[in-house]
Amino acid sequence: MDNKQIARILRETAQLLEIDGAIIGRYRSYEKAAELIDGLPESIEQLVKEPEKLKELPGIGDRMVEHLQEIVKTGDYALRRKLLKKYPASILDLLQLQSLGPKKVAFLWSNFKAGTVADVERIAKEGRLRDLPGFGEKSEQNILKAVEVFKKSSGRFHIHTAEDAAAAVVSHIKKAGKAIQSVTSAGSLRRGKETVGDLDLLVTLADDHTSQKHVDALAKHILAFPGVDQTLAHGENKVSFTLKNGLQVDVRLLEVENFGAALLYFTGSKEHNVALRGRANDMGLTLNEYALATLKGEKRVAGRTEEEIYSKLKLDFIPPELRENSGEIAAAENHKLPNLLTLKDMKGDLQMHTTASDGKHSIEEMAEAARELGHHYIAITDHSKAVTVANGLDEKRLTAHIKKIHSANDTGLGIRVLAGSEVDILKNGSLDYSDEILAQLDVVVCSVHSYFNLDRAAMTERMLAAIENPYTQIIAHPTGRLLLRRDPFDYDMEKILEACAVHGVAMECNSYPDRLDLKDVYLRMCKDRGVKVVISTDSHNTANLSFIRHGVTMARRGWLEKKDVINTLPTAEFLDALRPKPGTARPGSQKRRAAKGT
Ligand code: DGT
Ligand code: CA
Ligand code: CA
Ligand code: ZN
Repeated sequence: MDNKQIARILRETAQLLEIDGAIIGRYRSYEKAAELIDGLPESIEQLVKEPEKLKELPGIGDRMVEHLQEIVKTGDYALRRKLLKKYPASILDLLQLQSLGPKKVAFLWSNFKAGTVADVERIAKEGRLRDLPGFGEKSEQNILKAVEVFKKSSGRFHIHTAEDAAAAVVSHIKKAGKAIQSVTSAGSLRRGKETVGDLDLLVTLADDHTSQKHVDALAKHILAFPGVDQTLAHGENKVSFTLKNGLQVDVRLLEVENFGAALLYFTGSKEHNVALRGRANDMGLTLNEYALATLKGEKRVAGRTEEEIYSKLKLDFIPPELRENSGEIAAAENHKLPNLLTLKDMKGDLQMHTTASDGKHSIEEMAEAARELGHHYIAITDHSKAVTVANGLDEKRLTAHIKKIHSANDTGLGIRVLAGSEVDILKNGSLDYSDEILAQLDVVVCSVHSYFNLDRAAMTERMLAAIENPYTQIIAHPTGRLLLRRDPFDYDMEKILEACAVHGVAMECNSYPDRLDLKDVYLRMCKDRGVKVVISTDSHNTANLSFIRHGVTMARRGWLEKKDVINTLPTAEFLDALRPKPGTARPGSQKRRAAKGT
């Protein structure tokens, strides 16, 4: 069992205890242990053999050690089993519903024996929630909305979950050694889609290992992967199985000469494939998962590599992120594909939290980790005072924090540390700090953390007011979506982007795997409308900083090039590209404007 699985069991216990009405100290201790274990470099499986060492970890006492030993040994433990006798495991799904907390879940269980999302949906649809204490008509509607999100998203997985799972399976398959030539991820994961339905892996067989006997042995090896939960299919050249978290994996075993055609086919998207096949037909050719061939299939034209196939179709190579049939084929034909941004273009990260609000590490620790990633600059952006649940900073604490950031910056950390804040956009669109405070910040990042359900007109007004505030420089996680959990909030994106363009406000592409906000389509709209983009991680610990790769993937899916993203610029140019603070005329920007004659 790896640490992540163990952490999940403890987290579920905490949730069940909370539903069960346990006191906060009790369930928090399980939550804390889960958090700790999630971020622990050493494996718990090893550590339980040395209980004394385990007990040195913060918050791990005798009881927790016993739990952990039992979990490692049996995959579960007595307390969780006891709770699951009382409640069905599906009750945990209810906590995924954005509008239900443990108290309400417990209430629904004791009054209606509602233990599944379907139960809750039925009760809400029958109008039986509106008159209950603590619910009401609005809450009933919100619950139904949340049920819709749940139904849409169930069976899909966050990008980092899919990525981790793929890495584990690939590394297992590679243990087959000389039987195989390569293992490659295709499907939505290769296209960098924000969530993944299942994994599609392609394995090419080594030249002298293509007989059915070899293929069968390889399939057997693959299905012996310890993470396999259920085997779904075991065909001649395909195996399918599910992992313990429910993620399905389809593995295709193929010969090297078909690899390009198979990779193209199984990368998709389906819409891209359909368009390519149509193009092939128009050229008197046929394209399938084995090859590009003459129409009657009598002669192979290409199939070993994707490059070769695109080239025979008279197209430039199309990066997987663009394969959504949204103009990429015409662009490839006319040599007009964008020169997509890459991870190594990134020079800074403009949203992260420290222990001052809800982060896990200090200013210096974040700076050090960001420098190791190769960044030239970061902004420390702890929460503002309205976000009380995240220990947001009031004016007094922020003033002290700015001083701290500046003095950390002066200690020669090898990276420029900017004093920023993630300032709340309040219900009416005003910002959570006074102008005097905002004027002291190097970077002002603004975002919404409350009143997500305002109607479209009110939300548009709110966002416009925030963008028109002369201190606002970046809008963070602009649509507030939480993937698989909460729909984006509703506003007129055209109007908002127009305002951003006019005022020089940058839109954030948030790299956190739960958010990935803005989404690809909106990023492309930013580019087309001349709105600047920054890619930030919203890190809450040093490990999160590497999430920036997901933001880059999203930006690539939005057709963005290096020049479209301002934190690819070196420090001085980046600062110059940010919206100027009121009352500061920057020599740099004036020079540039003069040069352009405006
Ligand atoms: P997912 O798994 O829902 O996140 O999305 P994909 O794109 O990975 O879809 P999946 O796993 O159903 O299929 C993998 C690829 O195989 C898909 O992107 C394109 C190709 N494919 C699957 N079914 C069809 C089909 O009926 N026609 C065509 N042309 N291609 C297909
Ligand atoms: Ca897939
Ligand atoms: Ca699939
Ligand atoms: Zn935020």
